[in-house]
Amino acid sequence: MEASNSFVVVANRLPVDMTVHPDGSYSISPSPGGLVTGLSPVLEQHRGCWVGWPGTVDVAPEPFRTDTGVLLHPVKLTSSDFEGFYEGFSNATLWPLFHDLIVQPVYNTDWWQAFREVNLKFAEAVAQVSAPNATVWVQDYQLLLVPGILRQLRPDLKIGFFLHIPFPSPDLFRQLPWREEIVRGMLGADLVGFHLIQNAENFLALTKQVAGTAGSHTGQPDELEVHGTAKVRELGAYIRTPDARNVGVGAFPISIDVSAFGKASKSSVLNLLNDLGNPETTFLGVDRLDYTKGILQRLLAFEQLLEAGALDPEKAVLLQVATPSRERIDHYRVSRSQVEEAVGRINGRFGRMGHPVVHYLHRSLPKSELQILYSAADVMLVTPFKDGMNLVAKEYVANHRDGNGALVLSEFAGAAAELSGAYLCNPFDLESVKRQMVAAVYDLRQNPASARARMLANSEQVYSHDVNVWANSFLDCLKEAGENAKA
Ligand code: GDG
Repeated sequence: MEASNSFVVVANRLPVDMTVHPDGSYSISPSPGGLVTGLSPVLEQHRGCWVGWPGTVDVAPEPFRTDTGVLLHPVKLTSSDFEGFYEGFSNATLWPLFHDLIVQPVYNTDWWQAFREVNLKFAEAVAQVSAPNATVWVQDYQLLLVPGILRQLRPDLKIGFFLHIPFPSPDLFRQLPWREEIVRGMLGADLVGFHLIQNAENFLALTKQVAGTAGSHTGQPDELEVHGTAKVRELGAYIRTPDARNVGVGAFPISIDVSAFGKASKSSVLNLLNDLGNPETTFLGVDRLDYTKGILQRLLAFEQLLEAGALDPEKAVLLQVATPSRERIDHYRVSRSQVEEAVGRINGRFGRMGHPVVHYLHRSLPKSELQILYSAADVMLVTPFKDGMNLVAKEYVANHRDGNGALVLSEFAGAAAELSGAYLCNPFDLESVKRQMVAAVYDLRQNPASARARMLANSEQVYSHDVNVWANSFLDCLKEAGENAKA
C-alpha cells in the first residue's frame, strides 16, 4: 500500500511531537516550526506522504495517517544517530557555517559519518514508500545528501530539494572538509531551490569552484557546467552534471498560510493589555531560542532606550517568547543564559513590583496565544544576524492586515527582500536597532498615515505571496526541471 505514494515530502522531523510514557505507550501532538507551517497545506492538498523522524530516539511508531489525510512514515533514529547527525553535524557544523559563522562551526569526522549514515536511512525510507516516477520533495540542510543517494537508489523519481536556511558565500562553504560530497548530494536533485537569488548565486558559484577542486583532488576533469539561461523562476539556471543531467537552480521565497494568522478577538487582546498594565507601546519578539535570532541584541537596544529616557518604563513593555531549541548544544545554553541574565537585569533596573518591563516566556505557546500577542503588539522586533526567511515577520504582518502596527526587521533576514514597508535595521549595530525602534514608535504616534502605508505594503506582499504560491511555484518548476533533465 505504501509504495503507492506519488507525492512524498522528506524532512528531518515529522510534523508531530511524540512522548513515550513509562509503560511503553506513546502520545503524539502537533509540533510548531517554520517547515511544518510551510508544508502542511500542500501535503493536505495532495494527500501526500511525509517521511521524517518522530522526535524520540530508539522508538518509532508504525506509519499512520493524520486526521487531514497525510500519511506519516517515521524513520527511527538511535541516540547516537541523534547526537552525531542532528546535534553534531546538522546543528554544530552546518547551521553555524550556513549562517555566516556567527559561532565557529565544529568539523568532526565521526559526526560526518553519522550524517552520511542517517541520510542513507532517510533515502532508503523514501525509496521504499515512493510509487514509480513519484515526485519527492527533500527539505533542508539535515538532508543535503538525500537527493544524491536517492538518485542512485531510484533513478525514476523526480527529486526536488529546498534549503530553508541561507546558503553561504563559496569562500565560507569551502571551509567544509566534505564540501564535494555535499555539493554532489544536492546535485542529485532535478531542482535545487533557495529563498533568495543571492543564495542561489552562491550555490552556482560554488559548484564551479568545488567541481574544479574535486578535479584536482581526484584527477577527474571538471564536468559541472553552469547554464545561465533564465528558465527557472527569478534566477533561472541549470547545472549540467557529470551524468549528463540538467539540475535547475532557483529562488523561491517561502511564505505562510495567511488564513491561520488573522486577528485575535478584541476581548482577548484587551485582557492581555489589561494584564500588562495597559502600556502605551508594546514591543514583541517571538523566536526559537537560537543565537542567530539576535534576541539579546533587541533586549540590549530596549535597555539602552530605557536608560536614555527615549522610552518610559511606565509606558513601554517588551514581550519575548523564546521557544526552547537544541538545548544540549553549548552555544544554545550560553545564548539562553545571556538572554535570561539580560531579562533579569533590565527588570531589576527598570521594573517595579508587579510591573516588569520585560515579560519573558521560555516555552512554546499554542498558536491561538501567539495570535493574541501578534494582535496586541504595536511594534514587532525581528532582529536576526542571519535568517533564511523568518516566518514570524510574515505572521505578524498577516495579523495586521488592517495596517496597524509596525515591523522592525533585520536586513539580514530573507524577509527583508520582500517586506518593503519594514523598518530595516542592522543587528550588528545597536544604534541602528534603537533608531528603527524609535522611528517605528514615532510614526505610530506622530505619523500614523505613513506607518499605516508601510504595514499595508507589507500585508499586500504577504497576502499575494502565501505558502501556496511558494509550494506551487516550486512544484511547477520541478515538473519542468524534471522534464528537462530527461530531454
Ligand atoms: C527555518 C529558517 C525560515 C515560534 N514559537 C512558537 C511558534 N513558533 C513558530 C512561528 C513560526 C516558526 O515557529 C518559526 O519560523 P521562522 O521562519 O521564524 O524560523 P526557524 O524556525 O528558524 O525556521 C527560517 C523557515 O525555516 C522556513 O523556511 O523562514 O529562516 O531558519 O511559524 O510561528 N509556534 C507556536 N508556539 C510558539 O511558541 N505555536
